[in-house]
Amino acid sequence: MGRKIDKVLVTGAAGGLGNALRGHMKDEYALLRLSDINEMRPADRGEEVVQCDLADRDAVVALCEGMDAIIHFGGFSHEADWDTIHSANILGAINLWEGARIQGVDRVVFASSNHAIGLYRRDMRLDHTTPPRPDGRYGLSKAFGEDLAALYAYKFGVRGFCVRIGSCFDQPVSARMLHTWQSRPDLARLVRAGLTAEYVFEIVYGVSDNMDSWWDNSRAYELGYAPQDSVEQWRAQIEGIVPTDPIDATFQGGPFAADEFVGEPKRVP
Ligand code: NAI
Ligand code: 15L
Repeated sequence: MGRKIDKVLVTGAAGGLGNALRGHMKDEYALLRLSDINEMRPADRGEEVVQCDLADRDAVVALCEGMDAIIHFGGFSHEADWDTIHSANILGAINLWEGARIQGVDRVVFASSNHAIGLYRRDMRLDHTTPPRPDGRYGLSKAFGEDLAALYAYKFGVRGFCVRIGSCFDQPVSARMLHTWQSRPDLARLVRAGLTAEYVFEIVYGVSDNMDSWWDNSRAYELGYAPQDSVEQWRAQIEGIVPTDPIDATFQGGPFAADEFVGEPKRVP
């Protein structure tokens, strides 16, 4: 039997997904400590709100004090220049896992991204054993986060649950999301699996029960994820919204893969 998870830190709590998880997880844990660099709604019952820059090591170590688990969703969520990615996602992740190690946190559920594997072709089926193939600086920072999680899991005993999230929005908006969409309630279901299952280090996919998913998510199912939503109800609305850029149309990362891509896609196996 693993440690009881009572006190949970959520980073990125002012963001779209962090704020949604705040709602889904309300009253499920003795304490939700919510953190972001930006302002958040005031704390409700069972909550604490702590504004903090992930790049500030001492502040992040203090933030992790007394926590059983961390849902690490804070960081820059799109492509950006190296300085931005380095500060929020690379240094931020290092500080977060150092804080977890120093404060004896049991586990970290990490918002990785499909952009860690964005330069695989759309006709390839990937699973939890597929190594990263980042489609940019942002995707690389997510692959780095996965490796950090593995280091701290295998070497220091901080369990790591890396969720390669597809496209998690209220509604899908393009044909690409027939493959990548995850509802926010399904994301909360997957995060709960990450907070309760027995494991050391895992990679899973943040995707609903979509008919045409690019990803074999059987490992997530073994660990307790049971999605209840599917993108199918929107198929007619979105299947015509297809990319005109051939690079976008070739790779799973779509527009992120096409951004700054040089040369012919056929040189990428
Ligand atoms: P978001 O951009 O709405 O939220 C990210 C939050 O992190 C923001 O509130 C931002 O203020 C905070 N943040 C940025 N830099 C920070 C810093 N230096 N210190 C502290 N906080 C900082 O993004 P969203 O959509 O909520 O995504 C959450 C996480 O999930 C991100 O890590 C993103 O990369 C990842 N993700 C999201 C996907 C989606 O479909 N929404 C898909 C794949 C991954
Ligand atoms: C991501 O990693 C982004 O954070 C999100 O805003 C979407 O662009 C998503 O990937 C996607 O690929 O749809």
